[in-house]
Amino acid sequence: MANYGKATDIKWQRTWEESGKFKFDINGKGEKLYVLEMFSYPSGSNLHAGHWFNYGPTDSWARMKRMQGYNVFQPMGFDAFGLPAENFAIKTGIHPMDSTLKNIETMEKQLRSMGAMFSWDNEVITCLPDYYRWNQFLFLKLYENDLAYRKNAPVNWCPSCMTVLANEQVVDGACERCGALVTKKDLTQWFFRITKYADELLEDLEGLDWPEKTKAMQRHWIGRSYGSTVNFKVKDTELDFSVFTTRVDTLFGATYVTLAPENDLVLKITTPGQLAEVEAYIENARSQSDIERQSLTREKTGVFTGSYAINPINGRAIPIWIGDYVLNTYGTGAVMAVPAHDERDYDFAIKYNLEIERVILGGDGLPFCEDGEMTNSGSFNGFAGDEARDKVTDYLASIGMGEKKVNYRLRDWLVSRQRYWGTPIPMVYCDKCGVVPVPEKDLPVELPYDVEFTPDGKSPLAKSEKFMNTTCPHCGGPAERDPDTLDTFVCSSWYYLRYVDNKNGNEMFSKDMVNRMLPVDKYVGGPEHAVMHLLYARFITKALRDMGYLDFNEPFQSLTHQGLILGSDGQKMSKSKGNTITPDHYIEQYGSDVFRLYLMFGFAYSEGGAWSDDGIKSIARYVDRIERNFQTSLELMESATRTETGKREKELLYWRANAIKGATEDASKMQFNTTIARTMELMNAIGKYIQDGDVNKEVLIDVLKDYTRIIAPFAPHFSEELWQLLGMDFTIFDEAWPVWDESALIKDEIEIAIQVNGKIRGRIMVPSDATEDMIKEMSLAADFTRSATDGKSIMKVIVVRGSLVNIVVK
Ligand code: ANZ
Ligand code: ZN
Repeated sequence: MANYGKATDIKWQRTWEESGKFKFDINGKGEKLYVLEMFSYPSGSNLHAGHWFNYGPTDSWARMKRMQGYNVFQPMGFDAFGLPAENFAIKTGIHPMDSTLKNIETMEKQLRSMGAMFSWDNEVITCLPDYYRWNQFLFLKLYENDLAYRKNAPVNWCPSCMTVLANEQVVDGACERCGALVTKKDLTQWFFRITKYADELLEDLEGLDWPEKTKAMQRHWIGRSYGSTVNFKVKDTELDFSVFTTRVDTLFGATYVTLAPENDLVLKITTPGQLAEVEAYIENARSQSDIERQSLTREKTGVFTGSYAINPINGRAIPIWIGDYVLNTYGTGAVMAVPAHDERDYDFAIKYNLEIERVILGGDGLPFCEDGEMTNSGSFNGFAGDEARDKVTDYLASIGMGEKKVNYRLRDWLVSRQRYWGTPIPMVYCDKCGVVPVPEKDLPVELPYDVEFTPDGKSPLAKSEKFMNTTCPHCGGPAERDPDTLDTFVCSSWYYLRYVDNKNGNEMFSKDMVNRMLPVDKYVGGPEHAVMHLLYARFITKALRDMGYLDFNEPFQSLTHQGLILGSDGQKMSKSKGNTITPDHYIEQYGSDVFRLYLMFGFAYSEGGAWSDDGIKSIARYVDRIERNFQTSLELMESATRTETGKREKELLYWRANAIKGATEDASKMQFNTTIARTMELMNAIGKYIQDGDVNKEVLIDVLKDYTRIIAPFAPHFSEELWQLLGMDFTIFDEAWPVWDESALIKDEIEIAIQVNGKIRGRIMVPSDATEDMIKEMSLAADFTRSATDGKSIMKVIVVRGSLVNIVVK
């Protein structure tokens, strides 16, 4: 056998492909198992260590499942629209379509060199019309069902580059490209009504086998909060507004109110004397991001409007301020401030010298932010917690000044992007008929190739007259298309459905086929997708269900996040730090299986860690040792005469059962590092067994076969080679995963360590059913015990069950 390496990989990849044995057949044998890795973004660079860490171990898991009898579906594709390709185009002049397709070609090659059993026949590339026409179809269906709507919303705007910026292009309030201060600009944009599903998205998390942390992040993102709204009249006017509060029991202590600077009411109530200050404050607030504005450590600022509100519970007139820590997009964009019982309000009141009045008992000083008995609250004194809140809300409801309210942090999903490289929005605008959807038969609305996409203040598509000018599907008159494209998260919100039926030209997918194949049984990808992608996909699945396109509630039943592979310096890999690990280089030197084995053995899968060259070297040595031991075994077996199954065989069979059991249990939980460790223990036992030269051929060949079976998913090319070496038929992946022999795990003899005065002196073997007295007797009889206790008197002999005897002497 030639030494394992890249040539072995190429040979088996070709054989696998030519055999057709790894093509997915929905009607194939076994229960379906849908294994999904997050598809890749075809960026300019090569497949990096992170891709390998996602795809390699997951493929091994899928291969094990195949051997366990499942009909495994493991597709792969490309999330091909998006900002990076467009930015690359702006920089280099290379068209995004050209660079993207070229990158996909390279990445496909690299993915194939990994040797994963991807079902390439089911590939999906989102930037091609046969995919994105279904994004457009989805959009139309959501629109028909009132789940897509249009409204004004601010975008980040760089006044110097004259372009709209994505949130990730705004760094500390400034344009990532030119450093100019970013402002906000209002545009009419499309939204998907994800908030309609807020409760279901929250409640269905319960039944999912997902990391707790990810579920918690989704819960927080949805942010359901139970509270009350309270209405305030603006003193001496007909105007009023309401606030959302989770602490209505503190209402008597509301000594001022704060409005979000963008709240429509602000300019209506600001008195002439305060106007200049208020306007300057608003201008400044608009340039800050919501995240900055909510930061707990940031100093709270605000300006008085000059007007007063009437607290509905006690008729008191309290000043109305504006402050940027109040977000216009949460609750009602207004808060009642209770400085005695809220940290932020307290700091604000101290800073601006506003009244602070305690209305809840408890704690040493102020602010006291927990529940407690109401005080200074008239007839409500003495009530506490939920009861107090119910009483106050009931009273407010009785006078028409408030009610119970459930509030969500979740906002509708803004899907319009003022970008070129995305799915055109299938809507036209007609002066006569207004907003008119493109008829389904006219899909796809193709993304034109010839477009000027250098930024100059307009959506690139708006500059293409050929694209923009169309006729109204309704009246036939002249009309314009929507110049924006869809957020790329729309593509990734349903790609796992298209995989199942990727060539369907008549439907998004066959309902019957997705019902058979979904939900995804195991989804693996980075934790950075904990909210956006994973929440959008859940929403779209539920929306498609309600529109009658599928019959299940959740897309991804079980989810695992792989960890991050860091540079050998323990830092996140980055080109600028020069600490990136290029898999290609290692694959060239060691082969794919060594690289994959190292990733699985060297790190806890969901944790990752720092890359180590020594680590991969030691795996390469392991693979060499396997080869040598197989060679030696085969040579020995040719002339072997031993037929008995003695102590040495029992030892070997013990390690076999131990490895099968450990690998089966650990690998199913994606605990690959301990799985590989169990195979190493078995290999050590094989090495020890063949050292003597006298081998039982039947036992040894059985053990070698099982070893090959359990290493197969983790070293797929190499194991095919070993399998062939053992004279077996292609392919090892049609073999059944081995079952362990429970009785082999029971040892006839166990090893006992013997201590004299706490120091280990030696070990003895005793029958596994020996009594305590027998163990004591045998321990004292051992030669090394006798020399260590010679001339001393034995005070005590303690048997620590199973493994240790402690002898105390004086
Ligand atoms: C009065 C009060 C008194 C409050 C008190 C808290 C403690 P969650 O749990 O996140 O829903 N709030 C309401 N709308 C806001 C907005 N648009 N921007 C910033 N803060 C806002 O939080 C609800 C609480 O957050 C509300 O309850 C309100 O402050 C504040 F002793 O009202 B509370
Ligand atoms: Zn019309």
